[in-house]
Amino acid sequence: MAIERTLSIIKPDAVAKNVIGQIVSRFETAGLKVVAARLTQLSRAEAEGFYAVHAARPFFKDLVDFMISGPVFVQVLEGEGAILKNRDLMGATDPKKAEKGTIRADFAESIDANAVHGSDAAETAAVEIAYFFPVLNVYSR
Ligand code: RTP
Ligand code: MG
Repeated sequence: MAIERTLSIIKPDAVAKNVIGQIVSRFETAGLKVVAARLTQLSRAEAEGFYAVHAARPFFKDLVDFMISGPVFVQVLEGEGAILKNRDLMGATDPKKAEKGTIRADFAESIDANAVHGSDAAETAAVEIAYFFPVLNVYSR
């Protein structure tokens, strides 16, 4: 499998719980490397732009309100099959449906406050990485 990059966000609920390190540790243990990262407070415009694909969905306003409710930890993860590997580590969107041992099963409270975001495909990963780390993208292989 090819070396890929994916965008991960540790969402406000998990940052507030003080589990950034525990979540990053899971990525590292699974062979993913953090190649860019920053703790940041998203503006409403940034959050709306990031989740633009969901703009017409009924949960969009709640999603944006939640994503700006506190700081987030945004990272680029690199490794073999990084996109799928990260999604596997995250677990299902709804933590009640997430498999035991996944990040969402262990750290998330609800479908809204679900601890992490991860890119879902190569195309979205490229767009999402460029959204937060435009300079890194210039130098990507
Ligand atoms: P994410 O984009 O955050 O990694 O999550 P995902 O791929 O697992 O889920 P997605 O379908 O992309 O939805 C983005 C976020 O919107 C919230 N959501 N709420 N109430 C609902 O039915 C509902 N569906 C989605 C979730 O917080 C989800 O992470
Ligand atoms: Mg998604």
